[in-house]
Amino acid sequence: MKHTETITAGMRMAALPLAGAAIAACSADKAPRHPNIIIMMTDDHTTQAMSCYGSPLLETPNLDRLADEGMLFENCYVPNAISGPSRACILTGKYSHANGFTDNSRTFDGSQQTFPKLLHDAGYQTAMIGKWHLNSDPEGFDFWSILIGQGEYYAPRFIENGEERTEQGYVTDIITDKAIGFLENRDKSRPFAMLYYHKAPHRNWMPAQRHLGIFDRTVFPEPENLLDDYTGRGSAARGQAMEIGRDMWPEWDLKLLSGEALAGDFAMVETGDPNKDDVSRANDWLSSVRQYQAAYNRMTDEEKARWNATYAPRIAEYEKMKDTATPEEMTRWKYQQYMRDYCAVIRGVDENVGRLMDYLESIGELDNTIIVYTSDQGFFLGEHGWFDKRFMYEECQRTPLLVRYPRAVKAGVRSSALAMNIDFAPTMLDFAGVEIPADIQGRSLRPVLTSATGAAPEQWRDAVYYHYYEYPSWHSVKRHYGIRTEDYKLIHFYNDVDEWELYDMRRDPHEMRNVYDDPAYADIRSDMHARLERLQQECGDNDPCEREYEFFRGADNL
Ligand code: SGN
Ligand code: CA
Repeated sequence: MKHTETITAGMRMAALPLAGAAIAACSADKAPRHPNIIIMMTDDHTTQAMSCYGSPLLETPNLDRLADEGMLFENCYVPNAISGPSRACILTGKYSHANGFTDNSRTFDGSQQTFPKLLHDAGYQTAMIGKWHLNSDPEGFDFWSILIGQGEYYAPRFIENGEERTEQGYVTDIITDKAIGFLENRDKSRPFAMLYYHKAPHRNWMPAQRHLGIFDRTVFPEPENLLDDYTGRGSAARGQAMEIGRDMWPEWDLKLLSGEALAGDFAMVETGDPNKDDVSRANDWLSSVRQYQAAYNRMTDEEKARWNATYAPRIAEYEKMKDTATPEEMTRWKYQQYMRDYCAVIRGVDENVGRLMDYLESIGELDNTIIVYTSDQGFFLGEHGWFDKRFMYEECQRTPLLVRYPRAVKAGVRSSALAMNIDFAPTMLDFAGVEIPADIQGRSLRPVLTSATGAAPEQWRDAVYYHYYEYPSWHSVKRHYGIRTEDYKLIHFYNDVDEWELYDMRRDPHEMRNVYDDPAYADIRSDMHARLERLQQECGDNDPCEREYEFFRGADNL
């Protein structure tokens, strides 16, 4: 572990001009020069599970409050829908090919420019708390406390300023406690910038004790395409391994293992067995069971008892139907269980966002703070029959974005501007009065945020770029890149295939009909190709199908 950065006397001196500035010096759009900044990020929380985005699944009152008192972005996109890469895009304001962190197996080059470093140099007090997932230690933070790898829901382990420690309790609560702790102990004469990054609601969706079973009587509406058969789509959609019906692990994902079984021992099968396929299948199953057992064993006896009582009826129901249910019935049943856990985990996020806002209010800093709520990418909640993300399809390319900052952002505005998460870095620098370096590829959203309607200014982007690399790997989503404009989406799947897809997003918002070979779309297709090439040149992704691309280096992080 590298040593954490400490605040030197020199830094404090350099910071002095900012003292008290958070409540003074208004610029033309009435924003003070040095607002506090909190980026709240969750992991795999998608807009389909936020009531402010019209979700029919659950209520998220505290997130809705952020939307009601700030701006909601209808069209914020990620350049690469997976954790580490998305985090690197946010930190650097650059696409994956430019910041080097293309897939979860990479190690982030922490020596490069990031917006927290630039804020720190400008006198901000900086903190990183929660899921980091970039393999190297955070740099540019006065305080950091990060989960190890993906992190654990119960009794999670952290590395805090270089030291490992285990905290008792539930991860979403603990990350909030740490965030409040940082704010309480900060140097109050300076503005702060805090990355408050949750593990929740990442797989395997383990709710807090107080939220166990809260949705067990809810029947969630199914997405129209839950039973999608991929007609008219290519080999990427067919070849994935993220179907709720087929690919969810009964134990790890759906908690279908009794307390009695969990108390037992699951030894891996020796590889000397003559039937290797059976052995490797058995070991796949065993590793998922052991993974669940390890997560379960982080709970106290009392917590385990409550857990077991919650899931026992689900296990009994499964046992009754598992041999007779049709595949469709099984998918539909699993979808309900998936939503019960996922939404219960979101409840924990929503409550904690409320708790942090209440704390900011109690110390008089709520309105001095730019609060951003986002996720590292969207997620499939049964659309196309899937869980997970990775595809350039709408449910996960699109990510939530709420920004509350009453000093400059009008309340209750919904923006349709095309935004990207590489815009966050320049936006924060802009509000903080720090010069935006020329090599940052995102654009400041400040003009959008300070407009009364959330409209994009003249000369705004009219398309977003996407490039996903992590294949072969988890969930078998093929490498692809593409462009999304307001009306269309063009995708190229490459590497072990060479297939194009074109979607008419107005007529076919769920991306069910690939019109790439439809003669009616010939002109649009060639226009989209030209726009894609132009965008690739502009952002410097000049060799997108690079065959030499090396994967699986340092794969511990996946
Ligand atoms: C883990 C999950 C995958 C998930 C990746 C990446 N498997 O490997 O389902 O796609 O993380 O997620 S699990 O068995 O560990 O749950 S990411 O959000 O970190 O990119
Ligand atoms: Ca994620």
